[in-house]
Amino acid sequence: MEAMEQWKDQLEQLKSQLEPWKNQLEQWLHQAIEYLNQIPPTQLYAAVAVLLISTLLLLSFRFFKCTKSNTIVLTGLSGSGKTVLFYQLRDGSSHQGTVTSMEPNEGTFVLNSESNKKGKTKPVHLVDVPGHSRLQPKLDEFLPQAAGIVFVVDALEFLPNCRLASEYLYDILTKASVVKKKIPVLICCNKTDKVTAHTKEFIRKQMEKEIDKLRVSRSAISAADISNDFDLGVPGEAFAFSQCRNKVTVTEASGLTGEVAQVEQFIRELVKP
Ligand SMILES: Nc1nc2c(ncn2[C@@H]2O[C@H](COP(=O)(O)OP(=O)(O)O)[C@@H](O)[C@H]2O)c(=O)[nH]1
Ligand SMILES: [Mg+2]
Repeated sequence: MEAMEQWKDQLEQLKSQLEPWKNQLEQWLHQAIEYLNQIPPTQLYAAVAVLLISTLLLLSFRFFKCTKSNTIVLTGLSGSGKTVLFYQLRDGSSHQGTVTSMEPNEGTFVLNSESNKKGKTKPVHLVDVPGHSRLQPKLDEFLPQAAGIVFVVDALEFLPNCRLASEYLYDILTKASVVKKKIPVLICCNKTDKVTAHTKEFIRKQMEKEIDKLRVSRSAISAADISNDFDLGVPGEAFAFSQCRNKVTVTEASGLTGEVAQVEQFIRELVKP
């Protein structure tokens, strides 16, 4: 009981000590309100508006920075060398003969060539999407969030695959998600470690010719049958990749021997820290 009394006393004391503070605070509040009343209301509104707009701008900048994509889609026909390239970019090794049938098809990592570099590096989200009609939904899932597309072509066995690869590339280049967002495409002529590999100029020309043929045959079919979202190229002119609204570049590489500098450069330019 006594402790309770003591405690009450202390509380009273504290209250009386706080009293002057409370008065001071009230005075300040009064002064502030008076000051605000003196300012013309238009000025006040303008100040509030400026404050609000700048806060919103700052917030949206942060938002956009955070949502900037770091996804790179790695695709192409089966056997073109996507898996080897995936390993090379991630580990700096092709893992020939040491890997089981469990293939990775997705990973977020700092490029191997940058892993021991000091300073800023940003992890890349690399997705391996095999060019198979069964997996087409996977392509539609990842393309809208892609910062770039690496389209792998087998430069050794190019001619037998030219038509199929061109058809697949045509489908990608006419997708709304790619055209509207102008997603850059890198055509990666792989396996150039072999002397019999075709050059990137040859591959580019052949694919342009093939796509030109496709363009004619597909526009002849009724528009309802084929669901390509956009037309390619300039009507009446032979097709060239330079006519695409998104940037299409061609490079040579070898996933097997680790000559992938151009691919890394392409990725680094799109996935900036
Ligand atoms: N000579 C050579 N062969 C390669 C290269 N990249 C992949 N290959 C071979 O091509 C075959 C298919 O490669 P893989 O990565 O599994 O292709 P994916 O089906 O696109 O994933 C394998 O036998 C690889 O050893 C390369 O740069 N040079
Ligand atoms: Mg594979």
